[in-house]
Amino acid sequence: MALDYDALNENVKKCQYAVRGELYLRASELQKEGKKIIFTNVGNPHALGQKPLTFPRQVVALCQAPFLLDDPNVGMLFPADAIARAKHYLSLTSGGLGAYSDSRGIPGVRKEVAEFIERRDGYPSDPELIFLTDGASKGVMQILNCVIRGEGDGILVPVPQYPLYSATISLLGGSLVPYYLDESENWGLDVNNLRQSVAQARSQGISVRAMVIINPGNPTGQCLSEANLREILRFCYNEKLVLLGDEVYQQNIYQDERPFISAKKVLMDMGLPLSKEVQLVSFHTVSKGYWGECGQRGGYFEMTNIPPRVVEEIYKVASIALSPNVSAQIFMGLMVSPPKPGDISYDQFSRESKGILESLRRRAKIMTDGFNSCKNVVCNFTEGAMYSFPQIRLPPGALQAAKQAGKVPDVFYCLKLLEATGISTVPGSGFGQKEGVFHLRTTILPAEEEMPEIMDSFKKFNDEFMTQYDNNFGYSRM
Ligand code: DCS
Repeated sequence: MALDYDALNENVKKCQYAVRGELYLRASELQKEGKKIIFTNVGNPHALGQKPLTFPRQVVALCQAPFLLDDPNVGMLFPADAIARAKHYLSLTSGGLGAYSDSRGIPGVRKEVAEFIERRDGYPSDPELIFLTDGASKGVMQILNCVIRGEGDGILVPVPQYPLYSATISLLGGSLVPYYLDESENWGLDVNNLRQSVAQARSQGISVRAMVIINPGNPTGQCLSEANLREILRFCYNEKLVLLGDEVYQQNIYQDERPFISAKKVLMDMGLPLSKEVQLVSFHTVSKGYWGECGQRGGYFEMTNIPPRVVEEIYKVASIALSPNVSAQIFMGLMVSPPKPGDISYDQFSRESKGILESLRRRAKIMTDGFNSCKNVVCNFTEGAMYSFPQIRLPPGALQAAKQAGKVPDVFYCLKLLEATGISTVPGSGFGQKEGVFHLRTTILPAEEEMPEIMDSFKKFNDEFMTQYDNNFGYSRM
């Protein structure tokens, strides 16, 4: 039978997604047995106690229950700007939240997204080239689906990377072409490495068609500089690559030297001929930033320099799924047009959003400093995104013990950490890393007041682990 394991599509079996892999499954088991688990494996802020922003929930609540708008007491429960905004979004739908929308998303919301991009970048954006999606993930999958024709097609992906990319490329039967980020240069991207990766792939008969950047980086947390983005865009121009700009963490910036700058803005700043020729698809989401509305599944992508006939084809494919979530589209509309100064809800909205971002900035530092105080652990500062990605230098005794247990060394370490402390992380091997180098990824999302205790418990476990396995013969290398 087609759904017997042996008969399954091999691409399904090959595809790996570590963020919900062995560690997560073991953590779920331990939780069922009554152990307290701190789930730092997924960037899922509300699951770790982050409160939703009030204004967008008020608006969407009214859209979900439009009869409340007819209630004479509605003004006692909801501020006037939330009521007005709910009416605005309902007027953009064709039958409220229970009706499918256009497969590209509600035109009025796509217009709001275009206006946001214009304000952000200072260049025009066309709503017809913006598609709303169920989270950024679906958008990435749609675009990779259009690009990958078979295993001869290669996609340049950073290593370490967020495994949405490796998993989707496997699923679609394409080839992942890795380019390595340099840990000793704060996870910087060296264009010479890119050239080598492309040359090597081509020598194996792979046609490299697209390049992925994640800015700010997951799991690595680095923010790309404008100069680096220029080099990348020029590289894509020379090599005729589509650039897929994953910019879902654009609000999550924790340093002031390198504010977020979009690939679209840098491309437009570069002028002709690049600005009219480099093909770029940029992704965004409501799951990250100070919104953290992961469960709503809202996202968009914007296409630049993609020919109209191709946009039509992407529209056709999107139509097969009928419509992105309509309530999530409204979250996206709200994210790109939040309350403005002078609006009734402005003060509360800005207090809430600033509070979350400032706390994330402090947590990024507490985590990095905490890791750097541990034996045999080194960690670059989390400049952006939601993760810390410390390198764990494992002593030979630990490598041997892992081998005996039949585990990859970082999986072994993370399992021990989970059993001892309840901290559920993702082993670095799930994101790809250089041979013989080990990491783990945690989110920086646990509540700030719990952070010192979590880091103390990590340090206690780690330092004991290192002492236990330390036989003084050299370590896994840097
Ligand atoms: N791109 C990157 C770089 C991500 O980290 C994520 C989610 C996505 C896209 C997709 O998000 P949405 O589909 O929700 O918009 N990050 C996962 C992670 O590493 N932990 O949590 C989810």
